[in-house]
Amino acid sequence: MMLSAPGSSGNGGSVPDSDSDSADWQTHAAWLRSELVRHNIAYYVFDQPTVPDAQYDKLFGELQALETAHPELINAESPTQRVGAAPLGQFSQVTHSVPMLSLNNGFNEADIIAFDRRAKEALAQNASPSRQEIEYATELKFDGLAINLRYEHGVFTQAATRGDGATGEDVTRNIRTVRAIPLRLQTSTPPALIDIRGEVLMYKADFVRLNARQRAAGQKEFANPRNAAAGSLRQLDSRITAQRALRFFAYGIGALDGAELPRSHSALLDWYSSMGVPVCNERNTCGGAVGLLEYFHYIGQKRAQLPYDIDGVVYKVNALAEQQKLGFVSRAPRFALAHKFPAEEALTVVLEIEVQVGRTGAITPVARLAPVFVGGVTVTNATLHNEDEVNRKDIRIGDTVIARRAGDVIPEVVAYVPEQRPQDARRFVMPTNCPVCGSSIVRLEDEAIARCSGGWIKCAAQRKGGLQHFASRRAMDIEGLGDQLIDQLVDRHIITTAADLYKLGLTALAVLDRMADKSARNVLDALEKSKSTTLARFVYALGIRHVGEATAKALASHFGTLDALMQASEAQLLEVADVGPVVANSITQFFADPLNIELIAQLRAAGVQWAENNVAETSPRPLLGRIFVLTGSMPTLTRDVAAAMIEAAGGKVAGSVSKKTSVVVAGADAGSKLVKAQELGIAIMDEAALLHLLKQPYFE
Ligand code: D41
Repeated sequence: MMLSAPGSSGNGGSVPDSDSDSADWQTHAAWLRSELVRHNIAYYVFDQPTVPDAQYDKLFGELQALETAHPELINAESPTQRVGAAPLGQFSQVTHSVPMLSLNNGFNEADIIAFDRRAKEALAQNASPSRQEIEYATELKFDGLAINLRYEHGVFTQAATRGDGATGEDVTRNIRTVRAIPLRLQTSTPPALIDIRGEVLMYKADFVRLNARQRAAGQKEFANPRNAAAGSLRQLDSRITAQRALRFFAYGIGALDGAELPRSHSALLDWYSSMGVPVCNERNTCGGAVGLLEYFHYIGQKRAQLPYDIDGVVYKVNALAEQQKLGFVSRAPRFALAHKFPAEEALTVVLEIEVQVGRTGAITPVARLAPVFVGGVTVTNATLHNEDEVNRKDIRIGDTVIARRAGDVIPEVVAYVPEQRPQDARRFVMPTNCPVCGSSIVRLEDEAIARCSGGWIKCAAQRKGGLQHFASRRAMDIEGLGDQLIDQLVDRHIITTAADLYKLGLTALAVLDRMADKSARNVLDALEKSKSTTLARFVYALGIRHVGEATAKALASHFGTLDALMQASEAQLLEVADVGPVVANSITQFFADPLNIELIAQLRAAGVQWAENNVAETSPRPLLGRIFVLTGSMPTLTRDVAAAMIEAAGGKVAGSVSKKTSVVVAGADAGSKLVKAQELGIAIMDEAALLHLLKQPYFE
């Protein structure tokens, strides 16, 4: 549906200066505003953009031009008024009309079970004894800043930080610039007054973009998205806030006047969402402590994929009447509990900065740290990535630093604490020679990484790295051939190349430390088993620079045989999707090296083999161009096998559902991906249907 208005032919803001038809301009401005608000809500509340950015910008430009020509059309709610204003001298104080409480924390199962039991006991006094489990609302614990948004008769009037819970700072001007926060509630029956509470945060991708911008402008970078959000929100100059991509998720309520309180927390959040207030959709309800712990583990699995940082989950007794009965003790409600993940960041001291040599000779500075418990484990080493990164972050030996370990990612040093820098803190100096083989270290002009020039022939560190990669789970998957075993084999000159692995016998292994007869046999069995592999794994295992798992798969399915790949020219390599000039060059260089040819010949002679697909280029590829998403567990196929079958038929397998997805294959316990597929109207299949599709005549 398109309303027509004068000059709305889409010519981007050509506005006549006559105001003879000002009522029409008024209508047109109102239409543009409502369109912009509608797109904003689709984007920030429902996570489903309705128009491309360029279209939004065009509408925005049209409104701006219209308002410039007719300033009388401007009103405070116009999306054009989110640009910020001249700096304040200081923030004024706001006293919250209902105090902003804090959350009690739980750290383990026992804490959660105790929380549920206390709530049950407290409520049982008032309720029928027959009640079983308490219903809880479960949600994420965002790592941002708590804030109160006041709306009077549906219009945004004030925003205040939590402060000490009783009084906070007035950040109204800053919040006006946050596009995720509506300037008017989308309802025809707004309450006379409502205080909406929630968290202001920054998405991880926006944080990375912001830091890149700060760096380019020679400005201070932020240590994490939380600090970036805090720094942006507490800006005295709201024009700066306007340039920061802040988000908001609502999770609570303060004062409410002139409307009835919903019956439950989940209904409250639904109400917010219906009024255009962003609410995170990663929320649920469940019963009892078992349900709470299930949610905790479910979110724990999902955490790394979320676009924003969370530091735990929050449980709230769902019925607001029950919340009221439970009340609070010393400023924290008894009806809610934050179940925290182990901290991902902790302070510790840099004892030394050394360098590590990787399989491609890459020299990585590594901080040796005073042991610190972070992300659930004790960390003693953290990567500093490269020389420029050490200098940019200005990390020195002796500094107190923030160490971070998120999920299974390698621990890293985020930043140092300036106030705690000792007088004798020492700068890191990049060595000129490889600490392992003594060859010179070189750094090409346009590269961030310095490398040992020794190559694997001279450098034991590169040999070890190459062998570790070869044996790794996603490459040749040689179980039991761990890093320590490889270190010993290389240090004692028992092996040099991957081909030597297949010449190992019991006697060679038995002389090694911590190698019982049984484990030696297991390693030999694993080596034997690894000989039957796939072309993609083998290509990946070779450790060609720039050829990761996905590229190896693409190469294997494109060329079908190793010989075809080895003989491919750069031009032929460029025909493979995802292969660019740098990768193509790296592959041809690899296969031009006689040592690599010799290695491959030896591996094949040792019995390493895979099913070659000589017909790759001529066989029908009926799923070409179709994108599949696999979700849930299937009765017989593993994910990897199903994916391989789809890829063999020319299809692609993607990790998340989008408009581009052709088919979602859903097994048991399929979750949000299935829901999203249904919402987007994407075809859904089970395993049987997939197998049926793959058995069609053109597949044989
Ligand atoms: O995501 C959060 N950080 C979060 C914070 C949340 N999901 N729920 C919260 N609920 C409350 C109550 C129950 C008191 C309304 C909170 C907070 N409070 C909170 N944040 C900072 C202090 C308190």
